[in-house]
Amino acid sequence: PATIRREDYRPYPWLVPDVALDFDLGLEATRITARLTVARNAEADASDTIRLNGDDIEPLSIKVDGEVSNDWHMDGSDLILPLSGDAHEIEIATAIDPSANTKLMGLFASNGMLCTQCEAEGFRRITFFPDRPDVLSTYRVRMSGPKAQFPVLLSNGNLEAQGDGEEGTHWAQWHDPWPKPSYLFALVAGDLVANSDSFTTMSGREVALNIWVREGDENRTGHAMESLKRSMRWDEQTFGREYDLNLYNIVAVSDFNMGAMENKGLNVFNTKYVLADAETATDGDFDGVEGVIAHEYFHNWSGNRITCRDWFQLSLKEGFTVLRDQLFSQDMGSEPVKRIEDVRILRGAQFPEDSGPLAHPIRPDSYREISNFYTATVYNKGAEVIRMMRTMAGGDAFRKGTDLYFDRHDGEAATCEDFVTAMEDGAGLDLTQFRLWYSQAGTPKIGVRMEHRGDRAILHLKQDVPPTPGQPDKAPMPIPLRIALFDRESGQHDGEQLVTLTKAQESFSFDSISSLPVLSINRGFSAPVTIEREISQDDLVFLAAHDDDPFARYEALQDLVVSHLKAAVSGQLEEAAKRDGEEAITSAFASVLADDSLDELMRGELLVLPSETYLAETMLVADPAAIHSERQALRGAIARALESEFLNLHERAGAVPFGMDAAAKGARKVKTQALIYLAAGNPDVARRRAWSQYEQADNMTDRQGALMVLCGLSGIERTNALIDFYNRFQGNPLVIDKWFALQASSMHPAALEHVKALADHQDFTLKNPNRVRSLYMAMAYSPHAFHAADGEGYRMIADLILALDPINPQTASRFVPPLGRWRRIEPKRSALMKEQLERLAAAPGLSSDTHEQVSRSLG
Ligand code: HT7
Ligand code: ZN
Repeated sequence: PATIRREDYRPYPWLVPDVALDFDLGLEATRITARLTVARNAEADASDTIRLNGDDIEPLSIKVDGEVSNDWHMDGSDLILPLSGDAHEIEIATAIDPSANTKLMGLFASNGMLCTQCEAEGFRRITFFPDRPDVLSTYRVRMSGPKAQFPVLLSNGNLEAQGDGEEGTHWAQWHDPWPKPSYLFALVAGDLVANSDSFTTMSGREVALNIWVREGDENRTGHAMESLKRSMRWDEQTFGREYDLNLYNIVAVSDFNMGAMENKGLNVFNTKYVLADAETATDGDFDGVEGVIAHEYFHNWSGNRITCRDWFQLSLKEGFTVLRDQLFSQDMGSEPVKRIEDVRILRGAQFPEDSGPLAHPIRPDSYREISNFYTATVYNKGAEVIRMMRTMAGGDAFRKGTDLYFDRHDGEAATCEDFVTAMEDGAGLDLTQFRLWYSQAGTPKIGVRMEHRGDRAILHLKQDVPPTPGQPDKAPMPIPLRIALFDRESGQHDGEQLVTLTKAQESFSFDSISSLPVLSINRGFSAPVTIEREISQDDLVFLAAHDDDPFARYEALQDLVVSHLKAAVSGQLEEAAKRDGEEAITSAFASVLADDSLDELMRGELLVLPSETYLAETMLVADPAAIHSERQALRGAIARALESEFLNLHERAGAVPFGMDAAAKGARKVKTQALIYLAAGNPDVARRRAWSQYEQADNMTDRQGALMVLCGLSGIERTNALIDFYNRFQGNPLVIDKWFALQASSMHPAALEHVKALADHQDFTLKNPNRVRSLYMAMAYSPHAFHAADGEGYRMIADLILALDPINPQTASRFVPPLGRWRRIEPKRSALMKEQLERLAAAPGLSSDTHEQVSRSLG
C-alpha cells in the first residue's frame, strides 16, 4: 500500500450515525448483512461518492435506499458507491470463511469459537465500511447460529433480545448505546463458561462482570476478576472515571496477535492475560494479568469514550493508558519496583528502537501498515512523555488537566494536540516547547558535570538528541530532571529539586554548599533519556549505598556495572583495573545482600544485572559474544566472592512459605536470583539446589525459576526436569509455551540446536502466535543464541519470517526488528544480519507488513 501521511488527514465526507449488522454464523461460512445510515458531513468536503474500505471480501449484493444497486465499482479493495442525496441507507451483504482466517484480523475461528479483532483495520475484513477511527456510529448487532456449537453469543453493549430459531439455531440481539469507531466492534460466539461477579460504581450503579473461558479454565480466572474490580475502583478514585454500561464482558481466546483488545463492553483477551493460578502461573504472570486487565479497562475512557482522530494519534490512547496502568500497578504493589521494571522494559525495547532504523516519534508522520506502529515507542515512550507532564505539573494539577481533557473531548475522536492543550489549560503548564516530544524521535543524551566553586555547586547540563531516519537535525527539548545533592560527610541531602533543561547547554547554580556534593540525577527516571555523567566509581558506590530514591540507588548500581563491562568488553581494561572494578561491584552487591532495610522484592531488583541488549545499546558498535562472556564472567566473580551469602539467601528465602503477599513474592524472587548467581559461580552446587527447588516447588514461580537455571546448565537434572515439566503440564498450552521459551532463551551452548529440534516438536505450530513467540521471540531476544557467530540464528529467524508471513503477516513482521539492529553490531555479524534482510527483501510475495519493516531496516 501507499504511504499514508499525517498531514493529509481530511474529515470523512459522510457521517454514519447508525449501523445494523446481521451475522449468520458458521465456522467455515459466515454471512454478514450490514445496514448503514449515512448523511453528509457538513464539516467535510462534499463528495458524490462514498468510499467503503474492504480487505479480502467481495460484495454479494448492494442496496441503496432499499433498491438493488449495480452502480458501484471497486478501487483496489475499496468499494465506491455513487450517492447523490443528503442521507441514504446502504445495505451490503458479504460472506467470509472464519476458519481460513489465519491472519487473526477480522472474524476468525479459534478453538471452535468465533471471535473478532478489528483494531486497527480488521473490520474491513468483515464488511465494507469507512474503517477509520473518526467515524463514530451506534451499533445494533443480531447474530444467529447453531446453538450446540455456539451456546454463547456476545457483542458490544447490552443484550436486547434473544431466542431460539429453526433447526437447532438460536439468536441474540445486542445494542451498544455509545457511538464508537469500527475498530471497537466485537463479536464472540462459542461454547464458553463465565466467572460472574458484580461491581457497584461510585454513583451506585450495579455492573455485571463476566469472564468467559473454555470449560475447565474458570477456576483460573479469580485473579483477573479481582484485578478488574480493583481497576474499576482505582479509576474512580484516581481519575474520577466511572464505568458507563451495566455489563462488562471479557472473553479469553488462545489465538491472538497481541495481549488483549479493549472493544466496548466486550474485551477480548489472549488467555495469557486472563488465566492464572499459583501452580501454572509465575508471579510475573500474575502481574501481567493485573496490568493488562487494568490497561484494557482504562481504555474505556482513554480510548473508547475519547478515541483517536486517526492512527497517527495512537499514542493519545496507548501512551496515556500505559501510564494509567503503570500508576495503577505502582499503587497495587511496590511503587519503586514497578518503576524499575517499567524502565527496564523501556530500555530493553524502546531505546533500541529509538536508536535504530525503525525509530519514529511517538506521533509518527507516515506509515504504510499501521500495525507496524504498535510499538514500544508509541506505547512506552508515549507513557513516559505524559509522565513527564505529570512530574512538571504535580499530581493535583495533572488531575485537573486530565479532568479537563475527559470533559472537553468526551464522545470525540481527538488528537495528541487536544490532549496537550487540555493539559496546558487544566494543569497550567506551558507546553509550547514540550510538544517536541511528540514530533522528534530519538533518545536524548544528557551530559552531566558537577562543579564546586566557593560555596556554590554548579550543575552543567547539555543535551544531544541524535539524528533518526528522516530527522537529521533536532531542536533541544525540555528535560525535567529530579535531582538531589548529597553531602558526602553526612550522607544526607537538603531535599529533592526539579530542574528542567530547556537549552542545548545550561548551568544551574546551588548556593550554600560547602564542598563538592554527590549528585543524584534523573531520580525516579523523571525523563526518558540517557544520562552520561562524569562520576567516579567511589561516588557510584556511595549512591548505591546511600541514595534514598530507590530508582537512583538501582541506577547507581547499574552504572557501576555498565561502566565496568563497557571497559571490559572494549578490551582496554588492565587486569588490575578489572579486579578493582570487580571488587567495587562485589562490595556494592554485598551491601545489597546485607542491607536489612531492603525488602526482598527490591533486593531482587537490585541484584539483576543489566541485560545484554541494554549493554549493547550503550555501545556504538556491539560485540555480542564479548558482552555475553564479560557479563557472565562478572556474574561468576560476584558469585564466587559471595557464595556463602547467596547460599544463605537461597536458604532463608526457601524457608518462607508460599503466599501472595509481598514478602513471600520477594522471597521467591531472590531465591531464583541466588540460583542464577550460584550457577555462574559454582554450577555443581547450583545444579543440586535448582533440582531440589524444582522438585519441591509448590508454585510455578519457584518451578520455572529452577528450570530456567537448569536449562542453562548441562547434566541429567536438566533433562529430567524438562521431561517432568512437559509431562506434568501437557495439555496446558500456556505452560507448554514456557517450556518452549525456557529452552529457546537459555544460556546453554547448544540452545540453537535445541530451538531447531523444538521447531519439529509435535506441539509446535506456526498457527498459534503465543507458541511462535514462545520459541522464536525468546530466541531472537536471547543475544546468546541469536548472535551465533556463523549467522545461524539470523538465518533461522529469516526462515521463520518467510514461513510465517503468508500465514500471519502481523506476527511475522515483528521478527524483523532484531535483524534491523545490524548497523550497531560488529562487522562480521553485521554483514550476516544484513544478508538475511536482503534475502527477505528479495523474497517474492512478501506481505506489506513485513516488506515495510524490512525496507526500513535496510534503508
Ligand atoms: N489496543 C489494542 C491493540 C491491539 C491490536 C493491534 C493490532 C493487531 C492486533 C491487536 N490486538 C490488540 C491493544 C491495547 O493496546 O490495549
Ligand atoms: Zn492499549
